Amino acid sequence: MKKVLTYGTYDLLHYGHFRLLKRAKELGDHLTVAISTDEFNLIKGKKCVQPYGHRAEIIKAIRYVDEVIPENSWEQKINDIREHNINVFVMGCDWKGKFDYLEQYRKVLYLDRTDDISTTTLKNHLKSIQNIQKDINQ
Ligand code: C2G
Repeated sequence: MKKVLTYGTYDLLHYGHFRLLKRAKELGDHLTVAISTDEFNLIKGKKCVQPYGHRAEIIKAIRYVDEVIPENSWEQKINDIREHNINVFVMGCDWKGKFDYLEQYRKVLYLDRTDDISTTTLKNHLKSIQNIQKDINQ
């Protein structure tokens, strides 16, 4: 069985996330997704809208995803690759080069990101809707 591993925050799940997971699964038979915990996201400088439990449950419900594990630190990848018998490590190309050190352990692939969609743009869109709502209610 060819096992694939990828990492991410996956806050406010969107089409770009979904397409990454779909393409990651197409690289093997089993996909493990390591979801950044709320605590680790603070280290990454990210404040999530959805708590870890919600993000993990949503990702686990995607048919391309076979297993979800917590991502607690930058340093856990080598151990995760060994512990989960991973064959391919995959990330979106915004991370290109950042995980090349894993090449000595397993195949590393960077997949194209999906343009024009991100959690940040969704958050900004929600904020603008809230502001319009406030103006209407005034
Ligand atoms: N992604 C994508 N297209 C987008 C947005 C995101 O392909 N429009 C991909 C990213 O490249 C990443 C995955 O979706 O591979 C998850 O994105 P994030 O939730 O933003 O993950 P990030 O915060 O980058 O965390 O140790 C690695 C980190 O945990 C990655």
